[in-house]
Amino acid sequence: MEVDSITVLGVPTSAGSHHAGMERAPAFLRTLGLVERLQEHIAVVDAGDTPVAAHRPLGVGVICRDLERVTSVVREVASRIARIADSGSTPLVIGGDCTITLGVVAGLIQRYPHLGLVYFDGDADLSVPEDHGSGVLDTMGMSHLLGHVDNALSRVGGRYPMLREEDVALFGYHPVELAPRHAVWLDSCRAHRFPITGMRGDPTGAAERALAALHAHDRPILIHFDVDVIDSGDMPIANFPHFNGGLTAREAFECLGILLAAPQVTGIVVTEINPTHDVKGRLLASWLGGFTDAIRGV
Ligand SMILES: [Mn+2]
Repeated sequence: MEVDSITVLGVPTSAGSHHAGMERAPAFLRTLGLVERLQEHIAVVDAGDTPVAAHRPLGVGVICRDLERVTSVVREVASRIARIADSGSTPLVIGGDCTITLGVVAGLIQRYPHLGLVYFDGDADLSVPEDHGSGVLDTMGMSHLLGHVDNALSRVGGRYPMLREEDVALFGYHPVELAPRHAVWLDSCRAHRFPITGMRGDPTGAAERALAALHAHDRPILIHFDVDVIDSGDMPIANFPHFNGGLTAREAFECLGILLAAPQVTGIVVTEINPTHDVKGRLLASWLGGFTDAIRGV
C-alpha cells in the first residue's frame, strides 16, 4: 500500500443484517481512538459517518429484506467513495454490515474500472432471494456484485455486473457455511478460491497466492475485511459467530498485513463488527491494536 493519506468513513448500518447492533461500530471504534491510532502511522482525513440505518423487523416471508433502504445506503456510500477516490486519498470504510462493500465497489469502479477485490470473509455471501432463506441481504453481497441477482442493488454501479468472477478472490470462507448449490457453483466458477480449509496452516502464504491470482502487482485492489473470518472462539466480535475453523485474530491480522502490502490498495472496508457483543470494549481495543499494526506494517 503506497498511499499519501487514508480517509475514514463510517457507515453505521445494520439495515442489511438480521438484527441491530452493527450500526454502533463506527462510533464505538471512534471512542476507542480509531482515528488517533491511525494518525500515529499515516495522515488521516475523517469524513465522518453516513446517517444511521438500524435493522428493523419487516414481517415473515420477506425474501429480500429492506432492499430499498439498503440500496439507498449503498448509493450514498458509492457517491461518498467516488469523491474520496477523486481527492486522491484512500478510503477506509468502517461498517456496518457487508452490503456496504457494494457501495465501495460501485464508487471505486468509476475511477478504477479494472478493480480487483479480495473478499476476506468467513463466508462467500452467495445467497440469492430465490433461496427463500433469511432474506438478509448481507448474505447476498457477492451474488449482487457478480450479477447473480438483477435488482436495484446490483445495478448501483454504473455497470452490470459490477465485477467479473475473475476480478474476485474469495479468501477465508468456510465450506461448512456453503449451501450445496453454492458449493457446486464455486467448483466451476472463475473466481479465485481460497477456502479456509485449504490454507493448510499457512494463511499468509495463501494471502500471497490470492494477490498473485488477482495480478495485484499491477492493478488497483480493494480489501474487504469481514471480522467473522476470525474464529469466535478467539475473538467473538462478529455479528454472526463462526466457531471452530476460523483464523485466530493474530493470523487474520498477519494476512491483512500481506494483503495491504499490495502496491495499489485503493480501498479498505471493515464489516460486521457488533459492539453489543463486547460492551466493555476490551476485545475491540485488542482488535483495534491488531488492525492498526497491520496498517502500520505496510
Ligand atoms: Mn461474513
